[in-house]
Amino acid sequence: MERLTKNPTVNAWLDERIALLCPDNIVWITGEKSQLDELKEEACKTGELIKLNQELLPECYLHRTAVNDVARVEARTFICTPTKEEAGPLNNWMDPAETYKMLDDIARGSYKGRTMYIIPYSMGPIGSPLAKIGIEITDSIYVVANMAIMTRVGTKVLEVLGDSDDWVRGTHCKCDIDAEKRYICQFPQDNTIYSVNSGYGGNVLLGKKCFALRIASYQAMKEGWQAEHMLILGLQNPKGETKYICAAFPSACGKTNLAMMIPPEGYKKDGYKVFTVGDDISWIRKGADGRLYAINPENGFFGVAPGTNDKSNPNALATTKRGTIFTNVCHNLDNNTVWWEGLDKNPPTNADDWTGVHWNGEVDTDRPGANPNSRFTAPAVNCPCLSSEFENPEGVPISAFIFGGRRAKLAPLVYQSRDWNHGVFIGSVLSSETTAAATGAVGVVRRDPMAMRPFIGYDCGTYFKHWIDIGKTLEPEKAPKIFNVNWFRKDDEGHFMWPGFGDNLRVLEWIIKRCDGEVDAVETEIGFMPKPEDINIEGLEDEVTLDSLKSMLSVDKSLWQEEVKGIEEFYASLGDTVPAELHACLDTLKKNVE
Ligand code: GTP
Ligand code: SPV
Ligand code: MN
Repeated sequence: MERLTKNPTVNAWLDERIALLCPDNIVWITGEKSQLDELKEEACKTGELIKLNQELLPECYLHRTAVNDVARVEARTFICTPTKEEAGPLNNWMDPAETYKMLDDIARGSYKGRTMYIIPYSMGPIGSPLAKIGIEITDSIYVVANMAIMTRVGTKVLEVLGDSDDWVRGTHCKCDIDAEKRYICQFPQDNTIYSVNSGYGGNVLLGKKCFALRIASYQAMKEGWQAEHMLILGLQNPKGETKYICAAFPSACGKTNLAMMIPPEGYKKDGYKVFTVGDDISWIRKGADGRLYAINPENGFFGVAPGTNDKSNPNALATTKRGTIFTNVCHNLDNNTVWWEGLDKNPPTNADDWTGVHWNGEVDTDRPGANPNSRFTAPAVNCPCLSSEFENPEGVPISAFIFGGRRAKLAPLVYQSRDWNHGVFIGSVLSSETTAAATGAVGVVRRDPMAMRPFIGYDCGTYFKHWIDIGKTLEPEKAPKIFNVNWFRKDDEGHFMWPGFGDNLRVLEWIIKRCDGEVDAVETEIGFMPKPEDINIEGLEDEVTLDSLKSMLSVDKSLWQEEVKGIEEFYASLGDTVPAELHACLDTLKKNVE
């Protein structure tokens, strides 16, 4: 085999993998456009990709996964630490040695008749002090093409790696897409990921959740930094000053939308602007000035398609107009473009649904054109509001952390923690209705601490302790302020009470003012809340009144008493690694709402 690197650890690993998987061919992904173009042409011949209308959607493709393989599979995702305790009660655990053997038995010979693609990639700008390197091997051109959008791939990465052993090994084998033999396994102590029998994004683009969250969260705990399920946005005020915010919302709960939002008219006129640094993952580290700095380790967006339209998220829509791979959306056969629920009110009448079966725009049936978890993989450079700091190897300084989930009741529109530890408490008890991003029931409220429940690569209570410990290293005035938001509160008729999307800037404005000490707040049982008149609702007359705002900012003590019970049960289920600081916050909350 031709080698693209002399790195002995890389070559030894590849030799062992090749002997096991038995590929017919081996291709190193160099990062050159011509190579990627050729591979996509090849995938079009086999039907793995469909080339879309090149005038309307240049360099865009459609891909359909198997119908049993459309989302992350949390029940089949494992953290394989030496002991079960290290993985903690929220993770599925298997013994590392037994798991390697089981996976090798599944994967053995599975590249016969196929090509092994070797993808060297960097999470973070190549050579950034915050970046990390991985190598993924895969038998899927779809994976190659997606990784080339979502990460920085190619020869340059190997040059930066040199002879270092500090890289993450990733094996992906499609096998037969057998759902019964599907496993997504992380071995944090070995910097190793092993994914078999899937072809869906979050399960197979190993740089993303498997590395940048599960493996990286473990590395971060060991090395004193943080890997979080957070967007990063820059908010520029009329004076031209930009403040950066990281926000953690569970899957399909609004990160991409918030990161790319367009300010409401009045704000635009005043000169407010929002810039996107990232929409899903943040790697965060203390800088020389004592503040926390975040980079987005990704190079593209793997965004939820349904609901994305010219009103809700025009920046995301614009981002998908070139060089994008659409997965499991509806195929408009009249003009060879794509469609999904919520794109517009004109579903194509001559189309194939996401499974490839003919579809005539029957929107009133329970057969959608696009899968609810259909996605676009789009290059970050396409984004009209991409931050000028996107490639900054040092990252951007963070003023605020925001946690938020989908809660029809209870959680107010916004509130602020009393201090860092209380903010960690608020993040630790985040709960949200489940979405189509993972297989299983949708709409069930569950605890999703820091929106990281499916992504913490070690014990949850120890992860909370890491958050507390980070706080101890920060001077209080340099630490990001911590907030909680809820865009999804519903009235008694089941309607969203808050318009959301661009209007969320009204809440961000209050948050930034709090960071700058420019507005005071009301201290309530649960934390600091805005005075209703301090949230600007000008221009929202039809949608929000001072009364409805008051109700979104109210604390219903009886509901919070229930919540306290739920938190007590949750903490009990996590065992004795939950730090005392958080138990103290829970005691305070309990007393306050009694
Ligand atoms: P992942 O990529 O799965 O991590 O998700 P995400 O957090 O980036 O979610 P995304 O922004 O794609 O939002 C998913 C869904 O939430 C879409 O259907 C949106 O229409 C909806 N959504 C986003 N923001 C808002 C909001 O402010 N209000 C309401 N009501 N819905 C929203
Ligand atoms: C999520 O589910 O949080 C995603 C999509 O961002 S996936 O990459 O599939 O995990
Ligand atoms: Mn996500």
